[in-house]
Amino acid sequence: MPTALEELARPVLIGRSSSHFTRITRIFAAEMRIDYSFRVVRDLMSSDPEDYGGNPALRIPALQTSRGAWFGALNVCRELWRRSSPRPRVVWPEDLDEPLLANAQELVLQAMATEVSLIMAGLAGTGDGNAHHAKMRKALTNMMSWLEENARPVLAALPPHRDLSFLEVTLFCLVTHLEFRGVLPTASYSELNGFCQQFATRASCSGTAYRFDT
Ligand SMILES: N[C@@H](CCC(=O)N[C@@H](CS)C(=O)NCC(=O)O)C(=O)O
Repeated sequence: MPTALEELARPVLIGRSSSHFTRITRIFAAEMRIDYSFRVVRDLMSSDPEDYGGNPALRIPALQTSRGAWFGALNVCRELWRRSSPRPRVVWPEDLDEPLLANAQELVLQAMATEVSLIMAGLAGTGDGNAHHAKMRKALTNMMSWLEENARPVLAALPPHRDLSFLEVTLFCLVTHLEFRGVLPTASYSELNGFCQQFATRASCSGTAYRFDT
């Protein structure tokens, strides 16, 4: 049994094992060797912020720490990095200072957000058959085509002396999640699949495989 002090020192991650934004943070936690407890949000239709670690946006992930709660994947990853020792060399979104790399990060995060909207519309029963839904699907396939076409130069342009980049972690979580949730067939994205196969060899990826929490 952990003592009360250890409990405070050990952050609590609020999320779901089937969520791509949550997986980003779990991969970071593993790479940073940060121990944490995991609290599953059972009902994504809940409108109580307390169910989401206090996040008024009613979204996961959130990280509760002795310093306060951190909302959203990027904030959580940054806090996990600050807690790590030694601190790995991480390439963050603000380090991507040319259009190709910066746009790749934007499109990965937007594709993840669009996927969330499509899945949530499906859960709410307001899915197929309306113009906005069709536009979201078109935008998602456009973004994935752009990422497939540009994957090679994007990955080659990342700073070589890195242990990890937020871009690669998010790209991995996006592509593997599209497949896991059956949102879009991904077999034709050979560059992206090649990247995922290589990235998946990290222990942080094999230890955080998507699954539905029971
Ligand atoms: N900006 C947030 C987005 C998080 C997000 O959209 N999470 C999804 C799960 S992967 C969610 O909470 N969906 C619930 C909803 O859309 O109501 C982040 O970067 O973490």
